[in-house]
Amino acid sequence: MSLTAKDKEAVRAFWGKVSSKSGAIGTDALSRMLVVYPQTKTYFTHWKDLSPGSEPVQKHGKSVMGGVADAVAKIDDLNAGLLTLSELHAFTLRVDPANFKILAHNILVVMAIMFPKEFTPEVHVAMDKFLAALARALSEKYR
Ligand code: HNI
Repeated sequence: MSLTAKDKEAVRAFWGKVSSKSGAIGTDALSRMLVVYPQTKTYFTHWKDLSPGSEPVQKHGKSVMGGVADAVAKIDDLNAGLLTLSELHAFTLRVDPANFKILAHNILVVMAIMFPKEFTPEVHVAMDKFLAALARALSEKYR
């Protein structure tokens, strides 16, 4: 399951192609998560509008993808790199870590839709492994 050198290279190369659209990716992924997995809405009851593409969804989509960009930069040691973010989600936000897999899945779906040409099977497996590793790293502080 761990990322090979080839996977990491594929992640970096793909991210280089899509990162300028990361706000749009984050907005769509978060919009879909809230619609398709409505149990995730419980964490965002303080937002005025949870509908797809709403202002808080756009803002938070951008913020989440900032975290993903950070993870790409720290791909060689995700557990150390995402320590602070893991602590925030575990101790302050108290997000059930099952939800990290759900958001990772939605990010993957959106990337495939937005970049069908670039999303080759090689990129697919590398991004799937990377997002799973990211979700694991975010869950690190829960135990
Ligand atoms: Ni998450 C805040 C990154 C998954 C609920 N989250 C953040 C912030 C980043 C972030 C960055 C802003 C931190 C800060 O203010 O210092 N979150 C990520 C990443 C993932 C993720 C990279 C996984 C890919 N977060 C999730 C999931 C949920 C979640 C799956 C719940 C379903 N996050 C939150 C909440 C906040 C948050 C809630 C506070 C936002 C707010 O507006 O109050």
